[in-house]
Amino acid sequence: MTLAPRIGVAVLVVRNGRVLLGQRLGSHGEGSWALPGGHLEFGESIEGCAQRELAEETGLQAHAFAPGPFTNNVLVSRGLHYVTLFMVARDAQGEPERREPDKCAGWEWCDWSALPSPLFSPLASLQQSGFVPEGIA
Ligand code: 8DG
Ligand code: MG
Repeated sequence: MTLAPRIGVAVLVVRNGRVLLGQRLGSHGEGSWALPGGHLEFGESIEGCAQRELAEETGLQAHAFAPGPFTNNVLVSRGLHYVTLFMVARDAQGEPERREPDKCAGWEWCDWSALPSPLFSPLASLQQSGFVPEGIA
C-alpha cells in the first residue's frame, strides 16, 4: 500500500464569540475536541465538503464560507498525515444536533481563549499558530 497525505476540511462556526467543538468518538483522536469536519471526497469542492460535513455532523446549514488557514499534521508512526483546510462558516443557521452519536459525544460552544483539552491535533496546531477566527472578540 502506498501511503499518501489525506485532506481534511474543518469548519469554524462562530456564534456569540464562541466556536463550535465536538468531542470525538470511535476513531483516531478519540476523546479529543475537534471542529466539525471530515475527508475531502474525490471531485468535491472545498466549500462543498465544508457544507456537507457540517450538515451531516451537526445539522447546521451554511452556504457562505471564507477560506481560512491550513495545517499539516504528520504522525508517521501511526501512518497518519493530514493537510487540514479550515473554512469559516459565515451564515450557519440552526442549533447544533448530535447527528452522528457514534462519532461525537456532543457539541459545545467554546471560548477560543479557553479551549477544552485535549484538542484534536489539527485544531491544536491552528490555535498554536496564533490564528483567531473572525467573530471572536
Ligand atoms: P468521512 O470519513 O465520513 O469523510 O469523515 P468523518 O467520518 O467525519 O471522519 P473524521 O475522522 O471526522 O474526519 C476525517 C479526517 O479529517 C480526520 O480523520 C482527520 C481529518 N481532519 C483534519 N482536521 C480535522 C478537524 O479539525 N476536524 C475533523 N473532524 N476532522 C479533521 O485533518
Ligand atoms: Mg468528522
